[in-house]
Amino acid sequence: MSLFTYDASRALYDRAGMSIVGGVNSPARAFKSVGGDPLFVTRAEGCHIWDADGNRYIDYIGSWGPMIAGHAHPEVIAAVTGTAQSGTSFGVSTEAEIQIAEKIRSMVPSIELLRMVNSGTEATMSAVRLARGYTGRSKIIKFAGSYHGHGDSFLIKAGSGALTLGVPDSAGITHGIASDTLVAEYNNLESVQKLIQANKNEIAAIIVEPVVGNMGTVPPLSGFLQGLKKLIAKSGIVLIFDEVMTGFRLARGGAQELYDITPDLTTLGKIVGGGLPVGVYGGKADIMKCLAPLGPVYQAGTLSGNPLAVAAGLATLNLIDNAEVYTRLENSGKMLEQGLLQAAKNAGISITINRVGSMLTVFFTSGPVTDLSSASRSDTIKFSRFFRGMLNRGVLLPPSQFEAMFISLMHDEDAIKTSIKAAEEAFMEC
Ligand code: KE4
Repeated sequence: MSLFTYDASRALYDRAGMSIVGGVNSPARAFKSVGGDPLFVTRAEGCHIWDADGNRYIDYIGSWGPMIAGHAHPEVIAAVTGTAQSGTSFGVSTEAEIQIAEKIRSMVPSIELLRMVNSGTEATMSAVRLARGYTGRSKIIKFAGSYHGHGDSFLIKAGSGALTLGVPDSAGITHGIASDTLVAEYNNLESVQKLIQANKNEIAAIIVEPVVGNMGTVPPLSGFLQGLKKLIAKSGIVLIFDEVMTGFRLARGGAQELYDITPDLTTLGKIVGGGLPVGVYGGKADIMKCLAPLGPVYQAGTLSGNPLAVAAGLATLNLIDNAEVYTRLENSGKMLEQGLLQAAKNAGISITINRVGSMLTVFFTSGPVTDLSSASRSDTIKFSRFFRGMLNRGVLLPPSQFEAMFISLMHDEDAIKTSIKAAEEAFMEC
């Protein structure tokens, strides 16, 4: 196996650190938990990504979810470059914003009205503010290990980069904010029931990743999501599905279609922007109409519904708006999962793979992994050795045990088989 060199990335990392905090614009990119320095990328196409040293990788980060159609898809590139010829931002509304709103509503029918913003964080922050304004209540319930972006209310027992870096409770969050965030255990309805009973008529919303991606992939146990809905019935609590990661990923209508559950509000991001900055929140009209300019809950944004981002998002949604896409993604996911399980077995390494469609995580624990405490039993040292072994063999995984791998429509059989072959050797190095 020819060892890759990373000199150009290292030089860029050293230079980046002179101007950018930690040399990265998001901690998840820092490679902190897998050792070594972060990569710097020069380009990507299809399922491949190239770094500054010219190393080519089969990419399973997929920009943390958006790149379901593959990198630099010609139809997305054409949509963005074509739109840019007519200007990049107006601060005045455009027809394209209506087109993407109608498209989203056709794919996610629980969304009667929506508002576009510029990130998943803006979507979740705004959805919680809206739920608080609609109910007149202050508290929210989130789940330990879930990540809903870096809004103050969410950085309590948070997942993703916060969990990876060991700071699930961020500094800088006031006691007042933190006291309004109650934390339950994912897949544990009793923990939710106890919080509701102890905080009668004080809880505005429950925000949940219907399939968690931010402690690694953790699907809902049978009856969990339905149980949440039953628990809050007639309570006045707003159910928010944070589908920033699962939206358009797990089915054309996201997790709510897959599990046939209708939330009151949904947050979206990632895929809906096709790789450009887009967030969306939407749901029941009577709740959404509390938003300015119709109602008293304020939210705004200079670049919300930006023409280029909308063009990339609409082109991406048009590429995936058919059931055959999700059959293909399921088949690719199954093939990769089975190949990785066999490779680990042959190497005598205990792993658990949680997978839903084209979203999966290899946990270095004998499992099952159903919540934060079981996810946290994973051997992160073994994961880091596996990560390195795969990287040196041209396969780029998300640089954290507590993240999800993403398969795109451009991960063909050859890419999947190459990844499995790399894993057969990388598991031997764990
Ligand atoms: P952004 O603000 O990063 O667009 O979205 C925040 C967010 C909200 N909800 C869910 C379920 C999410 O997964 C995210 C962001 N996901 C992480 C990766 N697990 C973003 C990667 C990063 O922070 O760099």
